[in-house]
Amino acid sequence: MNRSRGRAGGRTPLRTALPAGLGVALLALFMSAAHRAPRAEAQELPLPALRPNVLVIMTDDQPVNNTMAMMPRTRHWFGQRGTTFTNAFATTPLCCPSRASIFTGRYAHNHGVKANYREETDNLDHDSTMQRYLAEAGYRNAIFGKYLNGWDRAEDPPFFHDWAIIRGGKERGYYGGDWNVNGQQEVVSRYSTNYIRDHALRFLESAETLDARPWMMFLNVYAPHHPSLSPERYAEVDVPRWIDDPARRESNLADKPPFARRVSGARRRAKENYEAQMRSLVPVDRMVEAVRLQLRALGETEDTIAFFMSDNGYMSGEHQLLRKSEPYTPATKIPFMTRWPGNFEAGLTDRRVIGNIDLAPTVYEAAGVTPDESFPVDGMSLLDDATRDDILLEYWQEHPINQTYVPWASLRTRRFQYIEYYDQDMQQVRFREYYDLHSDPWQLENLLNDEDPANDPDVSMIEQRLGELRRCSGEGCR
Ligand SMILES: [Ca+2]
Ligand SMILES: [Ca+2]
Ligand SMILES: [Ca+2]
Ligand SMILES: [Ca+2]
Repeated sequence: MNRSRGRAGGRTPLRTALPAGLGVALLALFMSAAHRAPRAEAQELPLPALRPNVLVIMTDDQPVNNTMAMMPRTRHWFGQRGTTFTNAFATTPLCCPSRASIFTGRYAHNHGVKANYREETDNLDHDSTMQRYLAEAGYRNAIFGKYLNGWDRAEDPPFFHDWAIIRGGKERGYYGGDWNVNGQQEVVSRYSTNYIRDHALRFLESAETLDARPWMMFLNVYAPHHPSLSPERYAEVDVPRWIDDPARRESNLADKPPFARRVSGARRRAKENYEAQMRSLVPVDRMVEAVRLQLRALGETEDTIAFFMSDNGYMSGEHQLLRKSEPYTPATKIPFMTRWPGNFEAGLTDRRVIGNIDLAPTVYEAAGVTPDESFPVDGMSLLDDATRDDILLEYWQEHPINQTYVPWASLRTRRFQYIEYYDQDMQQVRFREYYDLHSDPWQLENLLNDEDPANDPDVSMIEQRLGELRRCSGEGCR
């Protein structure tokens, strides 16, 4: 094992320090408060003790490759006193399913949001979210930026006390989007990342007027999502040179699924958007810096558990693909960094296989809350030394009337990736892929379809394990 990790220790587990039954006592108060008049009622609640603030900074469609090169302030803040995870995955590499997994700590087959459109968004039971549990524990919750695709903008997000949520889409994700700002509908002409930053700074100032009450804040920027706009003044910012890595140069695609949705000129088109994509991360980096300075000025740095992540990755010409929603590394692997001085080890690289489903259980442990048994949590707390050998990646049809894409599921470990593609009702396996990630990190040679039966791995156990994980729930997923 190369895992170079250990708990820094130093804190008594918070859970034991909290009065038993506090959550139950707060439940009745908040069930009325959070739904009807959350902002007015929030200040009336009893104050919890010793719980950290929770900060989640999330980008949209940011692949790992070299994108963090554009975010030196973020890398420094998280890297110096925090932990960088190098094997983090979006379990369903699509915005809304991933965001629902982040809110709940559950795989999409359990929270039910399998695509971006309205009917799927409505499958999320908001009682299963971290915003519910933290609201009940006395947190003041805020979300600024992207919420759930398909959400009716006229509706307020449950269990949040302050919000500015955008209904974006293309350019309007950056300029001129429709926003719901604490219940008021607004069209905002300002650049969205800066608008989110200003909300964040105001919220922190306001929340800390009551220092003892912890808060949770999501900063869900639209960048670097296509079309990757940023203000004019960043147009000349230096960008590292585009790299035609082996996955982008792959010439023999005969091993790949015959139904793969290749895009002609995928690599050229990805390259054309590359500089804009990279530059759109600069304002995000500055937002992180502004939030860092504000936390320091308010004396909250040590008492805040912070996360930086993307909701999913993106195929930028690798294997001639140009989208998310694919099982391969560029679409499923995400940047993921954590910071909580004294709890996450400083300056550490953690190579455990983790996922978007691990954020919520990590927050539950940090905040000392126990989720409702009726919504079993599939992920694991990153504050523990727990490890998993493999993680499930899963994907469904984008829309019942758009059956362009093929549903798939995959078992990913540090050693290999195994993928099954299914027919529409997900009963029959249509095609399989297996990549040995040690000898083939760029996923150029699918050993199950390379015209060499002699090198085929025996996948019977892997197939069985994948089947188990596709039906797993709670502890059974680990
Ligand atoms: Ca996304
Ligand atoms: Ca405080
Ligand atoms: Ca190949
Ligand atoms: Ca073979």
